[in-house]
Amino acid sequence: MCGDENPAPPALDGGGRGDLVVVANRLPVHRTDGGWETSPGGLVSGLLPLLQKRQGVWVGWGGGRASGEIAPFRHDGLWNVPVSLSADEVRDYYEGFANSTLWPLYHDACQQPQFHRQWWQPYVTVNERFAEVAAREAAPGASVLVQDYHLQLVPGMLRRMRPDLRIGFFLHIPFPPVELFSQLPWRQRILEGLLGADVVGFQTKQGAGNFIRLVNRYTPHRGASHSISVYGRRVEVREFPISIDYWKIDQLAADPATIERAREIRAELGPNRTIMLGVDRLDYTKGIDHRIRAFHEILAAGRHTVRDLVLVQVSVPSRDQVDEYIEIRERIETLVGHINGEFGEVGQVPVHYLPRSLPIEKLVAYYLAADLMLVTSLRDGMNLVAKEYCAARRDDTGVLVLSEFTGAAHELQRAVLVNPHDIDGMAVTIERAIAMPRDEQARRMRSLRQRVRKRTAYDWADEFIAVLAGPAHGSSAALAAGDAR
Ligand code: GDG
Repeated sequence: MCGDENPAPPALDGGGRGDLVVVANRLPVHRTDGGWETSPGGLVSGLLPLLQKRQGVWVGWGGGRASGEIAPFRHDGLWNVPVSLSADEVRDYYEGFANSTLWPLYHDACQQPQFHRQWWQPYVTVNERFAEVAAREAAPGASVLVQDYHLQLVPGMLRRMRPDLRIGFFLHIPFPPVELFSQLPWRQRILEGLLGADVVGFQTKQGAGNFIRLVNRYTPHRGASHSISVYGRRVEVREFPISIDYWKIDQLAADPATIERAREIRAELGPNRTIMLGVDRLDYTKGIDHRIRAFHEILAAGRHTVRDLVLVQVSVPSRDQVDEYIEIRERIETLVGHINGEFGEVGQVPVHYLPRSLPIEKLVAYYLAADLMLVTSLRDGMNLVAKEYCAARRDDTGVLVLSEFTGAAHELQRAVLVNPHDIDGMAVTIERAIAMPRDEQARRMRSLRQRVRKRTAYDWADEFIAVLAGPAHGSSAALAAGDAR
């Protein structure tokens, strides 16, 4: 879909035009040959209807380096306001502080976080730029939703610029425990930045608890259970587990074209083989290498062979300018080469490695074709792939093998849970999952599907907005649902 020609929405009295403003590192669109196209994802699906209903504005980086100013534009009923980044800022703010300091630190330091003082100032400068644009775009009394670890200083900056706004912050990745976060030389600045919000949301209760403990330790403010008092102002702190557009996946999974495609995939891979599937951004947090090593153990033990078992691994390239991502890519390619060399036979390989992004229709066909879904992250804020697999399994078959260290594991307890650091244990558990009787699969999958259906991306967005509006404005149903979790 191309960007349409609609004019800018009128500025509301005395301020910017947005009644509901999202501030995220990325715009919800990407450029294709045909123009702008909406990017898929839970956040965009959940928020889009609300943004379209209210006077919605999305502030974000349009991608690219030193791309110059892109003028704001309307697309899909939403006003997009691009923020530009210089090549140095992409290197220091995005690849540096966001993805080489915060990302590994917040994921249990499963890769060594790097602390470089020359990355901090660009992080501050870019956060300030996002805050200024949001301050300019927000109508008086508007709600502003700031997203993720790239922009943790924005709530505090925005509150100083526009105290009239309702400001929410949501972290998509885990928020680390005290011992880990304390390593960060700029820990107090980050905590104070977040405390500028009226609502600070996390994927899990654990993340919310870690935040309150850190605030109590490193700031003069005091918090307990769901709230912190900041000079008499109440900051609500709680979990809002994000989800998927359940009905979109359900609909795609019911489409005869998808079902036919899934049949073709099964036929191509070998109709009598058990198909295991992995779908991840190519990231060291996702435990892709651990999964392949567990598969190696299974084949080495000799109870399964390449003739009865296959792994399809879809790995979407990601952050490919960052050294650790270049390394993980090489590590995985080497592992795939070894296992295919050791156990492959003419016409049959154990691992089909697809290092690219697939269209969503094809991805859902893979979900339908797979007997087992392997989600083995070392740490993951939520993991939407786990939820999408369940949504696609309309006949209640299939087994979800899920790492204990994902946010999703807090909700999807009928999955087969694994510790991805325990390669032998994971291999044994995967073998058990392969042998799981159909009736047990159905019992588990039915309950998993019910769980995912009960809270979709739309419920997540409604609930966050209701809590942000405050008890006087929020829907009591949404608040009650939040309390019940
Ligand atoms: C962060 C947090 C949290 C993947 N391959 C293809 C494709 N995908 C889509 C999936 C899914 C999404 O990408 C990945 O979501 P995840 O949740 O697994 O992971 P992150 O990208 O790391 O996201 C995470 C999330 O934010 C939301 O808060 O859950 O913990 O790390 O939707 O379907 N989509 C298409 N082709 C692919 O090849 N079309």
